[in-house]
Amino acid sequence: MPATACARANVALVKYWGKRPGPLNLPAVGSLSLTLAGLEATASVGPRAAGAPAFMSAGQAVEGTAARRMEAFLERLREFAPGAPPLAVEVGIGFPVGAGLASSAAIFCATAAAGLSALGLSRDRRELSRLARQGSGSAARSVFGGLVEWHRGRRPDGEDSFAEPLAGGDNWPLAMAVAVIEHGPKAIPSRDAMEHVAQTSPFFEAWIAGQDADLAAARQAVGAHDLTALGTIAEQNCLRMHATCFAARPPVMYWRPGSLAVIDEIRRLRAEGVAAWFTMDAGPQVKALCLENDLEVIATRLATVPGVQAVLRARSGAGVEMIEGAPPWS
Ligand code: 2P0
Repeated sequence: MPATACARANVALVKYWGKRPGPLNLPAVGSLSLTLAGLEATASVGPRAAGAPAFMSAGQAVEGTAARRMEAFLERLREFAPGAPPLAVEVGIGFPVGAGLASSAAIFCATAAAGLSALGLSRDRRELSRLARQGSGSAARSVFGGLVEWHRGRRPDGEDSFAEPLAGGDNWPLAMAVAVIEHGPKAIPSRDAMEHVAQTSPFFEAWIAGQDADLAAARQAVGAHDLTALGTIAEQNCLRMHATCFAARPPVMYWRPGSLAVIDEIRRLRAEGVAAWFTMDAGPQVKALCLENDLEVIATRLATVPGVQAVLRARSGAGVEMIEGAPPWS
């Protein structure tokens, strides 16, 4: 029964920010991301021993909201296999958690795959993506490698809200330099921030209204392997998302002084002819989108910016993989 899967974090170039109502974790917008090698989580799922915690991370029992959320997700998985015993998951993560590096995407994606495998179930990757989405929205995208689009969908049952690899996304050696500004957990979890911003930001409707145009432009840029166009859209989309957050009452501000310093440095690099574009998520870290060949130059430069604690180098990575147990996908 025990099964182990490995999934990677992904970073959105066109962001998911906002949900439709209901329990299925349906997004208010479509989104587009790059899955990253190196930012990996493993999840081992097996039967839960009596009295044992349902969710362990790095050898410690996880408690509080994160544990309840994972328990609900494990129960959701178990609904597919009536009569199966309660499940437990042990997660290992090789990068900073809760700091805007999409750890929940990698964790829930790996848990979905390992869970289905442990239960002896078989589902295609599209179904796996729908399922991972219910654990954490961005996990829907980590099912696939490289450039991925998660469709918003229209249906209340979520059948049309899944991710898939983007046409033209293969054979494009993209990478990201991740400038880590703070290692600790973020001030406000993205799930709470999203809800708060949707309810209080006067810019939220405008954010939603602009998304389809950004997605269409990004798709076209990917199809043409036009990094300038993709990077430009990514920066604009990131700034629109954060502007929406700044305008919430009270404001949601993930930026730190070091974040702005890194953004300035990326713009300076670009003025010098180095192809790099910034994006930021629900945390102070800044990611520079670039080609693999430029990754080292960019990472070395960003490491010199005051306020930067570390720079992670991440190339485009693969989708979810099984380490132990049969793959649940056909
Ligand atoms: C994204 N983020 O597209 C956006 C941009 C953060 C900023 O997806 O509530 O952890 O679990 O569905 O996926 C973070 O939100 O939220 C996120 P839930 P999730 O990557």
